[in-house]
Amino acid sequence: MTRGIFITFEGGEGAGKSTQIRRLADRLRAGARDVVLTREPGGSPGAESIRELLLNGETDRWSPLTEALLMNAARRDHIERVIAPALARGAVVLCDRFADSTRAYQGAGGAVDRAVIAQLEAAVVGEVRPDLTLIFDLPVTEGLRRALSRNGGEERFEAKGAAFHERLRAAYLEIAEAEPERCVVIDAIASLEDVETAVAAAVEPRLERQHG
Ligand code: Z5A
Repeated sequence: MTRGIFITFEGGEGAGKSTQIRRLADRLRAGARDVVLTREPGGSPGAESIRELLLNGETDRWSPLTEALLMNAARRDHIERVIAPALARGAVVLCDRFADSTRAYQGAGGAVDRAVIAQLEAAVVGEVRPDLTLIFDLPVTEGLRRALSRNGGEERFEAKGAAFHERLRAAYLEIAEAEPERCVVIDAIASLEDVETAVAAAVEPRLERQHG
């Protein structure tokens, strides 16, 4: 079976993932690649309904464990209906957040037991693991400043406080260190153009290796 390539974008708030994933998708499509641009939580109709539950309401609306379960329910539907079929036909799948976000936000940020997060990930993600993960890293104060200036107000996760966001940043760097074959850390404080160049430098060799 032909398999495409699965690339995920990860990082804390306001790191520039969404901006850069769109730029990458545009560039690859201009080169006539079959690209599926998607996001989590969400990406399929069922998962988008779960996203509404997760992102709206009071900060303490869900416990971290309940959040982890909802994120994984959304992820399973997204994998079954969008990601796995696209990879099977050989597409490049670009996903704005994936399972590392659950490790970071609900695991490190929300203190859900690592073993529970790992068991859920094994059951839900199975073999549909990212080939490449770009981890956008920047100081928490700058990320929150960017996210707030874009939204004009705090959303549920942005309202969780600086210590929470520092734990996220450390968790992402720990993932990158533990899985260097899969992860590339992108210095997200740089200019939009420099970040775009760093993204291309990380992605191109993988695409060449996978697709020739
Ligand atoms: N979540 C979770 O808890 N567990 C999970 O398993 C999953 C998700 C999958 C989804 O929010 C939330 O769900 C997320 C984690 C949680 N928490 N929050 N909030 P979302 O989908 O609404 O948003 P996000 O993924 O968190 O996006 P973001 O981090 O807020 O933004 P971003 O995509 O990284 O950045 P951006 O929108 O591209 O850029 C932000 C602003 O900065 C914008 O005005 C840009 O023009 C500007 N920008 C971007 N790059 C630059 C550079 N290089 N210089 C200057 N300015 C820049």
